[in-house]
Amino acid sequence: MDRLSNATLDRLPKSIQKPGYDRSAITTGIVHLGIGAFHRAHQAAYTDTLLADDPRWGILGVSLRSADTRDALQPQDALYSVSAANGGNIKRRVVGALTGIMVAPEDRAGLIARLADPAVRIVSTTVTEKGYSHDPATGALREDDVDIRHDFLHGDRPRTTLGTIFGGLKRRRAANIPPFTVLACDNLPSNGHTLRGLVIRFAELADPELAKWIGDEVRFPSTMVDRIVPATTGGDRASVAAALGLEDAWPIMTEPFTQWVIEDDFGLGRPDWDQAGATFVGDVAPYELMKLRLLNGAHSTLSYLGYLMGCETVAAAMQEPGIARLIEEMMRLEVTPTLPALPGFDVAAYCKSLLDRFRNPALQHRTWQIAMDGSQKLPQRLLETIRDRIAKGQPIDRLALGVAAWMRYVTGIDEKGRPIDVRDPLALRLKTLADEAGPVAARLAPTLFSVRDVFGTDLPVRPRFTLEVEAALDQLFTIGARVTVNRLQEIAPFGTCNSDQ
Ligand code: CS2
Repeated sequence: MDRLSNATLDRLPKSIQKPGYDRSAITTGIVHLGIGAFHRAHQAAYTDTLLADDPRWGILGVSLRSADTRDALQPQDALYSVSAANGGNIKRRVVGALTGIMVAPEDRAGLIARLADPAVRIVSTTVTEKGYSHDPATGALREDDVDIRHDFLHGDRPRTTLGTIFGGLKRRRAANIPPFTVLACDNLPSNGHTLRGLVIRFAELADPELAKWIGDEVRFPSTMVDRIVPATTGGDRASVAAALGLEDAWPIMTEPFTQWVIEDDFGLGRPDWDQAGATFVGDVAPYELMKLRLLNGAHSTLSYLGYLMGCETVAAAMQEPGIARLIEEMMRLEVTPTLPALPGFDVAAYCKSLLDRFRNPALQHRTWQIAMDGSQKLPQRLLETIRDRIAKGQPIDRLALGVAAWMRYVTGIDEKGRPIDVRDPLALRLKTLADEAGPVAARLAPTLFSVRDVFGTDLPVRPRFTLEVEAALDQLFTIGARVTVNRLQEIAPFGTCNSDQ
């Protein structure tokens, strides 16, 4: 079968949307760090819709680690397909927004040179939580990190996201080119503000004079990004090839839903992403909080519990009546009351739509995939909500069960005694602590509370929190996840605690 490429685009079936512009006229206005499936389903798709009207915003994708994406997409002229499926209903398009793909470790100096191109006006990121080189609990730069230390000394060939942004800005300043706007697109609260603080802190240590210039001149708008994009499977490749009549080495599978809320604060202009469905706002914080706490908080909780119950995918976990009910109640009773008002926004309808999205049977979204990097995700997805509720003396039964399920998961052994492949920057440390403590809640919970990167210094001294998590973990060890989930709902339909301690 022939490969998807510029030369074969015309052979696509009529039902498949394809770039409606001359690809040879597209220039690179955006460099995107972290060219994974999420970016290709989200920002690149929004941008693709606009390129016919404004060809200056093509995207140079950068892989910060492996060459996989470049190797898959380069032979097909950086074209790829996006299949948005809900049940049996599938809409496919081919996206042409990428002007090329660079693999950073192969040419770090070349990447800095590209960032200094005056035509590049935005540098965006989807580098995941751990790509920010910060302490997830406090948000502080990890100044001792080996790669960060490397980048302090070798700014011309950086390894980290922060070092790369810093290196590009430094080169522009030296050449008298105005700075690009840095557009953070990761699932972190105030992602732009957070990234700004980290880049400035990095600069203070590497080049204080530049730190001041960055603080004064560089814009870092925050964004809320949302689209569920499971990892592509071999089966997806085969079904996409059959639908396209062409081979696509790395097709993207996703849902029809997509949302992007962006702070309108760009130094050198921006694409009219609103024309493709994005929303520009003055302050993205309430949207981010809503999405992180409701969608991602629920996602993580159902993934740990679902995995422990033997559910391979999110949709399978949602078939478990106990989980579906727990997640609905968690969103409605424990998370929604912590959210700031968003005038005109119907949070109840949003929660309902999340449950429908989680149930989408077309998405093979593995609980194991979402369970990854929990140490980096828990603080903003569950622990901040818990802090808010404890401060108001409100119950945290379901949120605490989510935290306990993470603790049970990172022991690395499932309920049938089989190993769990725990992927997390702290996996080794967590495993060592878990092995020392043994499978006993009264020992394991306090041991893991001592991981300050996750729990900070406040939560471990809050009995309301520690006792609740320990009790939930005890249930997980003694009666298992399925019975725990069902029993929680029998005994605590509206929560049990109501006083602060
Ligand atoms: C998921 C997210 O993997 C995860 O941790 O919770 O990637 C989630 O699918 C997206 O944030 C949805 O927008």
